[in-house]
Amino acid sequence: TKPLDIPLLVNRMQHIFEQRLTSPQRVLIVDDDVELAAYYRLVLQGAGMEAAVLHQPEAIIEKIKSFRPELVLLDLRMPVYSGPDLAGVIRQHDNLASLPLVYLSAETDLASQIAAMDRGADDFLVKPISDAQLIAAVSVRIARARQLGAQIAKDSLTGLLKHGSIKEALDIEVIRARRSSKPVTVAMLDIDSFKSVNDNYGHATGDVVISSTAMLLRQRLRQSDIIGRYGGEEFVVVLPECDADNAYMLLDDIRQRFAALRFSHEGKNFTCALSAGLACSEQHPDSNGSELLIAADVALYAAKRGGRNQVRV
Ligand code: GH3
Ligand code: MG
Ligand code: MG
Ligand code: MG
Repeated sequence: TKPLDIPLLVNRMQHIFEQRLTSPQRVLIVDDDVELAAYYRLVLQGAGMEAAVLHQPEAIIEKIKSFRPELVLLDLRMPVYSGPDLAGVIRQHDNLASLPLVYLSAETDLASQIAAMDRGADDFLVKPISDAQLIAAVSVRIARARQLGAQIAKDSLTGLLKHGSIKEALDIEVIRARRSSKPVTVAMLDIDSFKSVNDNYGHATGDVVISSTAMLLRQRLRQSDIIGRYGGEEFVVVLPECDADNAYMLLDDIRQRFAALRFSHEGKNFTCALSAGLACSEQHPDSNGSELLIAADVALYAAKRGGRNQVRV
């Protein structure tokens, strides 16, 4: 078998990463000054961003959920709800704790600026602001937030998605598959007798086996497939637009390639095997992501019971 081409793999990962980094940045502008807000929106759109304006701050949470901004520009003084009031409301929502919030206001008094920041905002921009300054201020903050988000979602040993992120991605793919009447298959993989790898060759060698599994999955799967490290030596793969038969062939090929890898520790060579369980949305039409994952886990258990080094549907 061909050795793994690590530079190629790294290159591919960067490509996937950059694709995510280059989708249009999304900004929500909250300002009671209708004309000014419309102007800011034009400026940001002119820079290739997607921008929306909100004039009714009481609808802020609904708007954030539907528009999914990556940054919110908040006016400081507005009738009814002030910018700091809104920042407080946004920060109370669990999954909005890290959404970048930036004030854009004519307030020049430093003490007032700091007091406003105290309610959970990240920064303060002062009006009047040049177009270029506004664009730069917004785009660097979003780029940074994207980088951090991508890092947080990834497992450090393998660079794959972590447990929570793979579950989120699976839920999204199952909904998308149902909407488009296309299949999606989820596979759960687990390395066989991995405890004995750790026991015989040490934990560091065990880690090499885990990262090699990740590289093999990346090498063999499509860019649109989603790969996660679900737990220690367990992996979840989501295969959009792939039915059970094709998924079986693919996973069985991965199983065979994995069994053919030669590992070594202090001059001793050894091989490993893995088992996999599959569940396809076509056979589980009413299942959501978590239920599909449970079905894949049941199939994995059958593969283990059946003697390991095999794929089951
Ligand atoms: P089975 O064939 O039934 O899967 O047997 P197994 O020995 O692989 O059993 P199990 O899947 O329960 O064992 C997982 C082991 O993986 C236990 C744990 O010590 C080890 N492990 C979990 N995370 C890591 C890790 O990050 N690195 C290493 N080296 N080992 C890990
Ligand atoms: Mg105002
Ligand atoms: Mg396990
Ligand atoms: Mg195992």
